[in-house]
Amino acid sequence: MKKLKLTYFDFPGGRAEPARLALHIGGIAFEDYRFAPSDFAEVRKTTPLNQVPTLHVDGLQVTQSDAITRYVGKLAGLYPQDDLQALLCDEAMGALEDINVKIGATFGLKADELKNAREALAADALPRYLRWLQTQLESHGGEYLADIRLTIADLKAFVILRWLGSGKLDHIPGDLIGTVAPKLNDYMNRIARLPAIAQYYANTGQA
Ligand SMILES: N[C@@H](CCC(=O)N[C@@H](CS)C(=O)NCC(=O)O)C(=O)O
Repeated sequence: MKKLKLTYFDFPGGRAEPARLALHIGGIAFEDYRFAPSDFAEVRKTTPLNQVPTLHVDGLQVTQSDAITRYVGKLAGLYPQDDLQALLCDEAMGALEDINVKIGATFGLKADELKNAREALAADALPRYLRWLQTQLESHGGEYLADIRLTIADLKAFVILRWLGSGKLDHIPGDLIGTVAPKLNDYMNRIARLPAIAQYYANTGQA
């Protein structure tokens, strides 16, 4: 068994959270190296692209969250073996990452610039992506995004939908999902209730 160390911020979300969940669900031992946001300036000096997350696999330090999640998803049995289902899983992961990138681009904006950028997202791109995700869910069996079972795409969707619905993103209405794609709320709540996920958040004391 390879030695794994996942490096990311100490909060229950973001780009490493789907990999943390997959490793937990798969019962795979790893070092969950979490650091405070105030330590990011130091930690980033130790990463190849000055970004996190990274995954050390034995001595090798790897970047790119979706590649990391896919790798640990395979180890955990949470990635489709069928090529078409893998394509659908990857498609959802890519669309979800688009949401991360679009919201990420607004971090650092201030006052009216932030308000205008976030309101534009809430009016156009986010509803488009949320409706698309709901359609994908419905057309792939209604319960999961691909493979008619839990995959890493669901873990990533869960993390991002929970973030979008948290009300913690200024100028993104906390009820946006309920307004534009309400079935995603039922989906997110169902994923949250899966025993391995509920137990994970109970154990970490974070939610
Ligand atoms: N494509 C990369 C993006 C990683 C990324 O942007 N990470 C953020 C934190 S969630 C970061 O380190 N930002 C600092 C920067 O890009 O300078 C991935 O998916 O891992």
